[in-house]
Amino acid sequence: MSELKSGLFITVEGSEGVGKSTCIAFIQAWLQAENLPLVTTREPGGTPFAEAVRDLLLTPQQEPVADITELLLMFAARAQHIEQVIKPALAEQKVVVCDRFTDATYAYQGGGRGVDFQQIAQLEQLVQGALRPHVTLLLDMPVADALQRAAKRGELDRIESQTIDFFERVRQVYLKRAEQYPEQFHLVDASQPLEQVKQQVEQILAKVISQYVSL
Ligand code: Z5A
Repeated sequence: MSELKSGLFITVEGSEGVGKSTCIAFIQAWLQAENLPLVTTREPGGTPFAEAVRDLLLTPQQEPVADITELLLMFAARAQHIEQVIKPALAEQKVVVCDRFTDATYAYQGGGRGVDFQQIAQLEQLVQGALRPHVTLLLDMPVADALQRAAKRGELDRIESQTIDFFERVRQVYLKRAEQYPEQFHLVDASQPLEQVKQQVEQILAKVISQYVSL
């Protein structure tokens, strides 16, 4: 098995339907072929308790859910996930591949719902301290096309049933953050056919991993 110099935290982000799950399968296969120790996880969720919070967040509810409630639940699930899964795996020098993390909170709760970005930053500091993803693959493509892909999967959950404007705001926040944090973000053109998306992902991984593996 290859050895990493330290734990490596990779997140995969993007608006609804861009192909994150598909992309994570490529990442998993590539890292396994390199014999790298790997934990694949997701947010909201990643532990039994945090998955219960995920169910609460995604199930359509009778009563309106306040934006601040949604925000706090995202971070409550995250706090549990970090303590139980992410920190221990990084301490064991593993690669953690996470389907969404706090950039999704900036994009969905900040961009989509209009929650104050400062409030998100405060919770990020409280819950994560210095923990940030080392690498984020941002899958990007026009919202209307991505929503068409997602629609093929069937029934929509509470967050998926938002308007196209909501997902447009989500996309714009992601793109802005990619500009703001160029060291962390790697843009993937998700509108391309699968084989080309796979190639882009593999090129990014090869570059990133070469910096983390001890020779
Ligand atoms: N959320 C939040 O609000 N705040 C937060 O802090 C966090 C999350 C962490 C759950 O996320 C929800 O939580 C999410 C944001 C919110 N709600 N929304 N929207 P999730 O990531 O678990 O669920 P999701 O966003 O619904 O996943 P997704 O984005 O819809 O799916 P995906 O993983 O990106 O797509 P996929 O399943 O890989 O692909 C979709 C289809 O397209 C599928 O049939 C593929 O075969 C096809 N596909 C994929 N790639 C291609 C290419 N390149 N060409 C053609 N077809 C393709």
